[in-house]
Amino acid sequence: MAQVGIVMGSDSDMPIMKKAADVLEELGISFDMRIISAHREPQEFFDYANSAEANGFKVIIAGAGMAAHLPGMCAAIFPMPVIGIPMHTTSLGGKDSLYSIVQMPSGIPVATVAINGGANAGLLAAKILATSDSALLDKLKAYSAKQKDAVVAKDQKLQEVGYKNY
Ligand code: RP5
Repeated sequence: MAQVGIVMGSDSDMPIMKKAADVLEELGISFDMRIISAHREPQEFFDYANSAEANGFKVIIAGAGMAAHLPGMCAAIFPMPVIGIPMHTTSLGGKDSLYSIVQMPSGIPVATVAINGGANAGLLAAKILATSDSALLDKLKAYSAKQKDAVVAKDQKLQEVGYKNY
């Protein structure tokens, strides 16, 4: 059974949703990935959300753009954490997606990441799962240490060559 459900409103969301999947894969977390539109196929959406708990998901990562109701409606039905990813849009720059996802009514939270924040959604899902999985927590600590080492190496290079040659 997959631990995380990844769902997006359209295949046009895939370049961002892929980043969440890549993080989960790197950390060895199983996931199920679907394209389901809450607006264009409401019955399929309800079937997905209603069966998510029985399918073993502990977290859902839902990405959508424009009038982005998919994450909020997942949160209305699924009883465990939902992470929302607002997609960048050409007309309103993704503020439409962001506001649609983040401005949830009291009682129905969606943990909203940045516009196009696919990787952080994957990491947040991993951190939620790591609260009851010490081996995964160790992997996350190693992931953070690797990020730190990368910044230290960049600064070291800057000190060596100077900013004009960086
Ligand atoms: C939303 O509408 C999707 O999540 C997507 O971000 C946006 C546009 O969808 P397409 O017209 O590209 O299928 O439901």
